Formats: sequence, structure tokens, C-alpha cells
Amino acid sequence: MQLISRRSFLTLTAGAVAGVVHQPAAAADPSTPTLRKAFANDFLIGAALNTAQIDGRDAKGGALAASQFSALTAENDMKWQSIHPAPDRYNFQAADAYAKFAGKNDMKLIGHCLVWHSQTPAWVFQGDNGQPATREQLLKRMRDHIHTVVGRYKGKVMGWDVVNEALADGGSDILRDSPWRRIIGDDFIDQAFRFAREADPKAELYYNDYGLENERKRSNCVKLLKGLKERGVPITGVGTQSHFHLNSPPLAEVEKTIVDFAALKLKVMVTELDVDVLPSRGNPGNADINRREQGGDRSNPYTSGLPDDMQEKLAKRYADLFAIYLRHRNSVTRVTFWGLDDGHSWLNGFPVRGRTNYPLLFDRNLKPKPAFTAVMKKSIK
Ligand code: 9MR
Repeated sequence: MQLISRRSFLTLTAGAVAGVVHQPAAAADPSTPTLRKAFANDFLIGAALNTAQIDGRDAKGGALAASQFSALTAENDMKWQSIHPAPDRYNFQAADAYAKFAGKNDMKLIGHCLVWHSQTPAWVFQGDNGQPATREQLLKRMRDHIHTVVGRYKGKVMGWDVVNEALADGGSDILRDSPWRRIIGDDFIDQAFRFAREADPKAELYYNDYGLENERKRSNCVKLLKGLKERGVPITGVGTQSHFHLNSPPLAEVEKTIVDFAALKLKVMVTELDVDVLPSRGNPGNADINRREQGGDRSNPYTSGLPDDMQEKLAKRYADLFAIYLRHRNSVTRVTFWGLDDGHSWLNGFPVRGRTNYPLLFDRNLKPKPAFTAVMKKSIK
């Protein structure tokens, strides 16, 4: 871990850090404490970014991201529907811009994601004469897609979320009912990893999912991953998305999740970290994008700002989480936030549309929040 003297840390006022965002990335003051420097000897520290942040339209956001983070994930632009919208049409413009941005700013690029039940166009699963695709047709499509996309970014993408969210949230089956599974069979996961390995012999290959702090889902995940390893499927790591709330999941479950996966001799990554501070009706931890909750009078209480006591609760939650990540720094290879700042979080629209949420370390003006300071403090030995 990089040592930051207590004195230099204490001069880290909100203003000092905010100054970074008004500079182009390259001009950021090298002595300004940043997340990427603070955790440089522990794990990569990343953020999911959007197109405007990396192509120059949101220059302030881009500069903040480049100065603070050592890894980036495209929040949406490398998903199947974005990068391969029609059978014979790939759209690499945005993804190429991420690769360029990562190279220019010395950041590791994470590929998200290759095989997912969501954000995949309907044609992928369609066969001839209005019938569903056959197993052979869909395997060929999967292989072509993986070879084309992974092949293009060989040497540029450090690791791929090869299969995303294949586990069921309930019921008796381990795997989710998805068109991938229905058409190909349970081995669609093995096949995806093998195609990815063919396409890039060196990239890290991950299984990525949410809600793994839930004991049942975690033990199903352990079974799935053990099976992959036993069959010689080329998997390098597991991503625990970590879409959390202030009080759930319990810290003990967060820690157990890391320990259980590390025991499988897999790299463990926190891939989509955020902390929802708004009231929830139930199902916390279920990040299934298709889930919706009704709003109500009390569902959106902080439209004009997050009160100090809530800022402190969020800061404490993040400090507790980073204490765990640091305890397991030998197994945790990356911690990525799902978004750069509160204004750009998916949690403003999920599971209730149109709310004002505060789940990240930077506020809507890109200023560091008390949670940022709390996380930075954890890095001081
Ligand atoms: O944050 C993403 C949001 O902007 C998209 O609308 C949504 C659907 O593509 O996906 C969100 O990201 C998801 C990620 O890709 C997979 N894990 C859950 C994330 C939050 O839904």
C-alpha cells in the first residue's frame, strides 16, 4: 500500500481534490492524493464510465476518472446490443474509444460483457421460419461474437466478464431460465469461456453476478465455479457485483463471499460497487435490471441533498467495506465502482424510476463526498 503521510492526507480538502477535475488528466497535480495512488499496492481501483466521459464530451468527468481510477469498465457500450446490434453489423466506435482512453491514461480496460440474458437483441435467439435458434445455430453465433469482439481487443482488454448473471435468484434450479440455457443447455457457460480463451489466450476470464452475499446464491455459485474448474474450463476469476444498501448485506456475508471464492483459487473482484441510500421495499441485493418497484411519497426523500447524518452513514459503510477488501488484498485484485458520480448512477432509475440517489464517492458536481475521505483514510497505515 502506498503510504500517504497523515499531514498530506489532512490537507486533502474537498477543494484540493475537486481542483483535479478542472484540469486535463495529464495536468493533474501528481502530489494530489487519489484512489489509484492510495490503493496502488493493494488492488486496481476502477469505475464504470459512459461514452461522454471517455470521448471528450464530458471532459471534466473524463479527467476526474483518469486521475482517480486505475481501471475502467464500459457501463453499457460493450454489451451485445451496443457492439453487435444486427447479425452482420458490429459497432466498435464507442468500444474503441474506451480502449484509446484506457491506453492514454494508463488504466486497465475491463470488457463487460459477452454472454448475458439481458441487453442481447432478439435476433440472436431466432432461428429459421419463426422458430427459435437451434443449439448449433446459437453456439455458432456465440462463438462468432466472442471471437470478433475479444479478438479485436486482444492485448487491450485485461479481462472479460465472459458470462454475466447466469445464476437463478430462487426456485430449485441453480441456473436462471434464459434463452442461452434453454437453447444450448447448461453447458453454454463452459462454451463461452472456451471460445473466449480461443480468442485471447492471455486475457483474464471472469464469471460475474450480483447477490452472491446471499448464502443460497453463493453456495450455488461455488458449485457452478467448482464444476467449471473440474471440467478444465478456463476461468480466472469471479466478479461479485456488490450492489449494496446501507444495512444490507451484513458485512460478515460480504467477507464470507470473498473467502469462499478465494478458497477456489480464483481471483476475486468487486466489479460493480455502489451503496443505495434510498428506501427499498424488499429484495435488496437483487440487481436484476428487469425488476421494478412502485414509488410512493416516501420513496424519494433526498431530492434537495443528502443530509449530513446520511453522508456519515454512507461514509461508515464504505469504510467498513474497504476494511474488508484490504484484509483480503491478497485475493481481491480489483474494486470497481458502478459509475463515477451520483449524477451518473443507474440507481437514480432503479428499482423505482426518477429518484435522487447518492450511492458513489463523488457528488453531482464531481466533488468528493465524506465517503471518499473515509475510503482514503482506510488506505493510511
Ligand atoms: O448501469 C447499467 C444501466 O445503465 C443499463 O441501463 C443496464 C441495462 O443494460 O445495465 C446496467 O448495468 C448492469 C450491469 O451491466 C450488470 N449488472 C447489473 C448492472 C446494473 O443493472
